[in-house]
Amino acid sequence: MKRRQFLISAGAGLSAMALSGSSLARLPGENREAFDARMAWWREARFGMFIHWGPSSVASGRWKGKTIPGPSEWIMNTAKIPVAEYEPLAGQFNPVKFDPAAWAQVARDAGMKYMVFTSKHHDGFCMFDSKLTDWDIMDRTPFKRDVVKELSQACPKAGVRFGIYHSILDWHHPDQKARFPRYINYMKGQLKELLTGYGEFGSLFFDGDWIKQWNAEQGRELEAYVRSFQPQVVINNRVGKRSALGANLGILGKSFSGDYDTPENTIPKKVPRRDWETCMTFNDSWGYKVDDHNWKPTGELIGMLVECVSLNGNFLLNVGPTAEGVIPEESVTRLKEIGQWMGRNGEAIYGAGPGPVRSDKLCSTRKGQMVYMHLFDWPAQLSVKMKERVKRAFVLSDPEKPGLEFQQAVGVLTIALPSKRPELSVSVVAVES
Ligand code: FHN
Repeated sequence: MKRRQFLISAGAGLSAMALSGSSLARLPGENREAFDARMAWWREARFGMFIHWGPSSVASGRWKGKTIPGPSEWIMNTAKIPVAEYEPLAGQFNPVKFDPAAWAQVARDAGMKYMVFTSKHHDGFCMFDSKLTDWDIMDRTPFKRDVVKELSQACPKAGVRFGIYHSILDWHHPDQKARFPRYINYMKGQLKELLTGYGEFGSLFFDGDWIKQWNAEQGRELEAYVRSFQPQVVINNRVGKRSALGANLGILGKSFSGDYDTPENTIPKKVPRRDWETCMTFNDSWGYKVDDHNWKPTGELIGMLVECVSLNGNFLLNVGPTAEGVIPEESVTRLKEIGQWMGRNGEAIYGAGPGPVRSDKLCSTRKGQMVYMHLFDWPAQLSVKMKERVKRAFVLSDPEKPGLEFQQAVGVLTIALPSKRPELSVSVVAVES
């Protein structure tokens, strides 16, 4: 098939710095420079691993012989399982194959720079040793190991920042409905255990802010409480109260809480005003779901990653390990392939922000004097509107990086591309100006 050339219109890409300056995130007394300094590692990282793991992984999306619709970590709610019937799942949670160092290495080898791990999901089960409840991994499972502690120690050794996901919503705690102030004290007590006993967290992903008992004032108070222990931690917008539209429809909730916004299984269409991170499932469930075989292809996931960065965002890709402590092979294989792509093209991702051009055939990222065109196709030549005077153009993944022939006239850059497509998924043409 004759490879097409296509002319790309200039986008409205803004530099990440300019965007961060307009960020609406704020810490009392924190000016823009301090905010940018605190967010620097997170904007550099761009790519992280989400992990959803707990007793629901035992059920793995099935209950009483039936496959339950929806994500498996919601099974207690979706299958209307009474607490007394759900609790025995913890007694079956014995992940003897769990290897924190191996998990951290999988993340590292995929090119992921941070991890976000469910310390407590909506079922209220604590994957850490809490003194405030026995509904935790130490007291209610045969495994009796503090997996949050073990991961918090393994990740830094692999060069992966460790962070947690913590749910405000708690289906198990008796005070969640009738005595919510008491529940908040319980939740704050456990956050204090985590924030003072597990080292420095990179990020803290709150969730469950949509419950009617939760409001923006409580969110502001909780955010200040968390920062009183770890002022550096990067906190998401779900510590507060996203607008109902945002929370219910999964779109980018309009909110000014925390440091970044959290579109879920979706990527914005244009550069948002605040820092943001798309979290994404490999299939359709956050927790392990034995009957969910709808695995996204590696190329599609790489396309999502580059789209996020081209729009000034991060990409948090989720794994749902089995009850034995094994990350599903479908995820591991894809993560290895993504890691190989990152090994060849990571320069266009880490610390990069929006580039000047975008179309349905490509997006672009920018870092310093470099613009990286991420091509979803591979035409005979590439023509893009580009004002800056170009010094050099080359295929980023080519180890030799030979210069490509190019012309620049009246603000249009035309590059002759080699016949061999560099990547099966997204091929990156680097342009130095
Ligand atoms: O209800 C949760 C869901 O189980 C999962 O944790 C996702 C991941 O961000 N958050 C909520 C749904 O928006």
